[in-house]
Amino acid sequence: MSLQVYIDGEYYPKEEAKVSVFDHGLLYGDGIFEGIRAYNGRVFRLDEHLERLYLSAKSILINIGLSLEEMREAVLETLRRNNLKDAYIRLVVTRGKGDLGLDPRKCPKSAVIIIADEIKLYPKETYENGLKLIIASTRKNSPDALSPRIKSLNYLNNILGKLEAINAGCAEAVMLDRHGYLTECTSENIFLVRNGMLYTPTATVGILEGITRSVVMELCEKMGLPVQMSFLTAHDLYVADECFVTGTGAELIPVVDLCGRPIGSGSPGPITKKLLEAFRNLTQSEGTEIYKVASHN
Ligand code: PXG
Repeated sequence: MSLQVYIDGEYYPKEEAKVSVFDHGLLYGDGIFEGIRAYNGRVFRLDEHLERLYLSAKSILINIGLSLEEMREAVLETLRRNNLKDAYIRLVVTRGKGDLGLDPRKCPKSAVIIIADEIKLYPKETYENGLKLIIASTRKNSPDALSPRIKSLNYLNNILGKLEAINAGCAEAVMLDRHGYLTECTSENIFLVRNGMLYTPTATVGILEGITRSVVMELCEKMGLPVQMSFLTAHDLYVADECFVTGTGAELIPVVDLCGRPIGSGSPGPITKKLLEAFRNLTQSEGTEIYKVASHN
């Protein structure tokens, strides 16, 4: 059977899952999204992703039209309809159908789309050998123009960074803010390790506050590893002992080279490896059950 896609309360086979050309998500990037992952029959940190979605909606005055509980159930039902246990879930909410002008008042109803599909994993070698990064010349969107804390459908800034990475033969690029402070990669947050201490850019510089980033910070606390959220520069990366990036798709990937400079020893570091193992144990052992069996008592 064809993949079933949720659009506004109905399920459509992949081939027929379509939105209007008058949807403001398409015309203006006027909408928000989430990328969520399910492991072994459980959705990892579903409530945190939904909370971020609803905060993004609130920030740009989109009324999602579903309660958080209804949205939660819609995500789980989409997974069930597609018989998925390990999956990537893309939740998209747009301002909805309007006319050719910007006026959001012409969009009476937001559109909700849920796509759940099999996950395409990064190859094993990426985790074993690590990634090469560049520093993009494209600066990160200024948080006082369009806050990167909103996971909006405007990803052009990130895509320009990604193009620079690809053109340089790298998988990812780290982006600086307009003052030169490190922010994040085009779809991952970044951490560095120096003298046993972890550092990650503060949300104040304008980053997406990644769910994986906060899970890593929780793990660090449990493991007794101190983490500091601060203003960091390229120099901090040049002299780091270890570096890694975090994201729903990426999980936790070691970074071994920045613009041709080896980071630390030039191979994945011990703290990065320990955290990746702890992260994987966690994703296998917690989450919202998709196929909950009714209890008999
Ligand atoms: N920063 C940005 C700009 C992102 O888009 C992250 C950080 C990491 O956040 P989470 O909550 O996933 O830890 C993202 C993640 C994917 C994918 O396939 C991820 C994102 C966007 C598109 C695809 O992993 N955003």
